[in-house]
Parts: sequence; C-alpha cells; structure tokens
Amino acid sequence: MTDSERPPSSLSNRDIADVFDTVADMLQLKGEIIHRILAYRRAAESIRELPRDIKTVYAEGQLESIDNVGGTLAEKITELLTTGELTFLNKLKAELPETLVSVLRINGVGPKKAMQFYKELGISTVPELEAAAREGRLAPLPGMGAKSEKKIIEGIEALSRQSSRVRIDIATSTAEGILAQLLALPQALWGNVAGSTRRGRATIGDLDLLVCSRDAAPIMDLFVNMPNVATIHGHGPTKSSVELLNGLQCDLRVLPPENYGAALVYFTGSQAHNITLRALAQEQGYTLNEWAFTATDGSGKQILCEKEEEVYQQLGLDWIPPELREDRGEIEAARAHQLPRLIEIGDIKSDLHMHTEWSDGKLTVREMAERARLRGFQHICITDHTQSLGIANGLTVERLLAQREEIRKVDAEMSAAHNFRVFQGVEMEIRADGNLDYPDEVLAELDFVIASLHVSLRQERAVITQRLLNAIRNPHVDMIGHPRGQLIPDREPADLDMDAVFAAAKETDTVLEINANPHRLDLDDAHARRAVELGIKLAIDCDAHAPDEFELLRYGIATARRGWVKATDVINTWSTDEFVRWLKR
Ligand code: DGT
Ligand code: CA
Ligand code: CA
Ligand code: ZN
Repeated sequence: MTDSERPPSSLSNRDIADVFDTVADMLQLKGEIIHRILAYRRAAESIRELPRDIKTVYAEGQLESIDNVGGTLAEKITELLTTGELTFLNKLKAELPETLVSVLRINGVGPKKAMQFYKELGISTVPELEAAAREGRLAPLPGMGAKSEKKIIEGIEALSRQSSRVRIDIATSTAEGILAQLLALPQALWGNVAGSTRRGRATIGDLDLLVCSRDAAPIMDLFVNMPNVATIHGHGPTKSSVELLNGLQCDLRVLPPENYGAALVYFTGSQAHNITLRALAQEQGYTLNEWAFTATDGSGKQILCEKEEEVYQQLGLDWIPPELREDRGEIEAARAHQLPRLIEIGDIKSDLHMHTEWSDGKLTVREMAERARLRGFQHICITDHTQSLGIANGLTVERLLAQREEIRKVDAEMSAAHNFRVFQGVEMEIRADGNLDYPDEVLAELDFVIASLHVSLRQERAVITQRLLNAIRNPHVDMIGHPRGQLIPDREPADLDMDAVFAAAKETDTVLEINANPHRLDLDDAHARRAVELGIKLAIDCDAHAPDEFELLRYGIATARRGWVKATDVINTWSTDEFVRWLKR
C-alpha cells in the first residue's frame, strides 16, 4: 500500500492537539524560542476547540483554515493523520525522554529545573521526582534547597488533586443540558443543578442534579438512557448515577416537594457548610439530613421544608447564596443579617478587555462594539495585544494609531446613534525583562491601559513580582489583566508575592481584573475577597476574542460572588460618565 492509499489514522482532534502540546513542551525543555513554542500551543488550542472533526477538514483540503494553523503545521497534521506519527516529535524523543514533559506540569518546575533533575539525577517521570524529593535528593542540587524541595512535593500533591476535575463551563453546560431534558418530562415539577457547579467553583469533580417529582421512575429512566451516557453506575428510585461520554460522573436525585428544600441545601454543599448547619440544628434539638429536620427528643417530630429558604429560616439564618456556602464566615454573617449584597450579572454595564482583528480577535472593532451593545453594555474598551506578543499579532505603535482612527469613528457613530461609547485601550505586554511594551508618551494617549503577563511566568518570585510591580507603579497603567497567570486546569499561577501586589494596587488605585474566561478565572475567589477587603477596585471582563464570548461573564460573576464581591467593588458597574471621570483622575 502506498502512502496516498493509506487510510487516515484514527487520531481525533484531541489526540492531535495533545501531540502538538507535547511538541511545545519538548521544545520548551530544549530552551527553544518562545514564538516557536507558542505556535504549537496555539494550534493545539484551536484544534482542541475546533467544532468539526479534523479528519473532515483534512479531507476537504482546508486544514489551513483552522485558526493558528499555517502551511508547516498543516503538513504536520497531514503526516499525523496519514501515518499516525510525527517525524519531528520522534526526533525530539530521540534527544529527550517524552515522559519528561509530565514533570513540567508541576507548579514550581520549569524547563530549567526539569532538565537539571534529568541531567543530574536521571529523573524523567513525576513518580521518580516525587521519590527523589521525599528522600531529600533534590535539596543538595545547585539552586535548590529544602524549601524548594518541599514546594515540589506540594506541587505534586496539587497535581494529583486537580487532574480529575473539569472546568466550570464544561460542567455547567453539561449539567444544564441534562436538567433541561429531565424537566421537559411532565412528571418533573422543578429541579436544580446542585453541588460545586451551583456554588460556582472554578473546577468541578462531578455533577449533582436534583429534580422534584412524585413520580421518579420515568425521570430516572430517561436519565440513564440519555445518548451521552457511557456507563450506568446506579439506577434507583431516589438516586441514579451515570458516567457520561465526556468522562464526567453525574448523580441525580428525585425528591417529592416536602423533602426538596432540605435535599437542595444538602446536595448544594459544601460539605463544610453542611456540617456547620447540622451543628446549629443540634443546638436547637434537631438532626438535619438530606431529607428533613428530626427532633432528637425521641418524639419523631419532623420539620419538612419545600424551599431551601425554610431550612435557613428554621436555623435562624438569612438565606445564603450558594457561592458563599464554603464555611468561610457566611453562617455567622447570615445570623447577624450581615451578608453582603453580592454583585449580580445585571449590575455589569461595560466590558473593559477584548480583542479584535487588529490582534488575535475574530471580529472588527465595529462588530465587537455592536455585539457588546446588543449584550446590554453601555461602553467598552477595545484592548488588543501589543507589539512584543508577535504570536498574537500585537500592535506596533504605528498600527495602534491607525486603529485609533477606526475606534474614534465607530465611537462617534455609536455614541450619536445609541449613546454607546467605544474607548481605545490596550492589553500591554509586561516583557520578560520587566519593561513595558510601549513608552509613556504612547500610553498617555490611550483611554485605558491594561498591563498583563503572558510570557516567562515561571520566573522566580522576586523577579516576576517586580515585573508586575513595575507595571502597577506606572502612572498610565489602569488595570492588571488576569494578574496571577493561571490556566485551568493545567497551569498553576505564577509565584507572585500577592501581598506586595495588593499593596501597590491599593496605593496607586490600579484595578485588578477578575478575568471571566473559564480557562483563567483570575483573580480567583480567595484573592478577589482579599482585594475587596483591602479596598482595591476590581473589574470583571470577558477578554472576548470571538462573538459569543461575552456569555462567559457569568463565570466571572460566580467567581466574584464566591469572593464576597459587591457591585460597588467593581468598576464595570459604573455608568459611562463615572468611568470617564475616573479615567481623568
Ligand atoms: P465536587 O463534586 O468535588 O466538585 O464538589 P461537591 O461539593 O459537588 O461534592 P460532592 O459531589 O461530593 O457532593 C455534593 C454535595 O453533597 C456536597 O457539596 C455536600 C454533600 N455531601 C456529600 N457527601 C457529604 C458528606 O459526607 N457529608 C456532608 N455533610 N455532606 C456531604
Ligand atoms: Ca459534585
Ligand atoms: Ca456528587
Ligand atoms: Zn486579553
């Protein structure tokens, strides 16, 4: 059989994306230039998110129509699809063991350290590294020490914790899709997504669904027979459990109205929140479980709650929003009637961070503005990448000025027609050496300046913290985008001294972002809460690169609510006038 007759291999979009990520990791280990590495990473991401089977795109001869795939990468995809192998990766594997890339997933282990462990101790896997760390064999290496060794053990532990969790957007759309199917049945009265998804955590272990009905059987039957079920783990009258094709486990409980409130509280969790509620119930002479309150005096008296408000009321508490239910002080606040009025999606009037065709976005300035207006916003900032992020087609000063003309034109028109404003910002690179990507005189002419870290995120604490502080202290920088640089679930945040970052942000009135993209959710809930306590202003932005990405706002809002953030803490709740006044401060 000749090559051209060979049937396409069975590699999926995901397999090819994984190969490209491995290539990127191997290049990183070899110390290749960042552009080359990013080219593979971005292609991997585009292929992973491609809504069509890559084999079909290949058959149509359209591989180069995939974002971030040019001629060279199209050839590599072709090779993979026709031979199942990649010569380039095989060559890399001859130089370094492929397993070494897994070591890079540990927080605190960058390419340099990974190579050091490999060359000096022959370590090429995570278990080998863990054994060496636990035996104290890493500490004596140059540049290491006991502290770094301990951090590596912690990083390995964190890795094993995170690996089986999925992103909130995947969990939410899966759970809401299933619930909608179940609620379409005439026997279903109402229902909820519960568990960590309802609490809006950034990552989700499994899905928990609740449906209210007096006739569970047809609901359970539909649930276990859904086309996206891979395995049925349980099929009972009150509880069923399945594993879905996408690997997620999903539990369903069906309850009659009189038990629904207690069940919803119980299965929303968190476990720590539930334990504290139960202790409160005990003090009042009741046990509280997923069904009801039951008197502990032996009388068998029960208190049934249809609504979860009744459960909280019975315990002398105000109703607690699910995002707060982590036993982090919400129960005390609810008892004192001092829960914060948390920010809601309807409070948001603007988005201050988005990309257009001028860098790596998909839409023009006008299209983006029109989308944002229809989404209900009153003003936006267009914030494309800047020159040193070449892989994202970052703007040179010359192109920045050309873009300004376009933005001013769209602004004038939309301002006249719809009272909608379009401002020119940038998302400016903080370069690896700590310098900003534009000189002050260029920054001074912009309406809104975001500074972000995208490269060299593994620098050591003092170095990377100083980079961020330089940006915060620049008088033209208004906001820091996705401050900690994490990517969910694979990349741990940069090793920043967040106390120093907060202090500088507070002192300079620099806004910190909660980036709503579910890959980021950065600041996270805990840091957002700390920032608000310190009186730092926050923004919640979608970082939209494509038309439907304003819909990601809900995840940023959930993260903010988990951080006890109020509308008054967030500058996107300001009217256009308030925003303009602040820009001129
Ligand atoms: P996950 O799935 O790891 O993202 O987190 P959750 O919170 O969804 O946890 P999950 O699915 O194990 O259980 C759902 C809820 O059920 C949990 O938030 C609280 C409740 N729950 C589960 N097991 C226990 C338990 O042993 N004790 C108590 N008090 N509550 C529990
Ligand atoms: Ca769960
Ligand atoms: Ca569960
Ligand atoms: Zn951005």
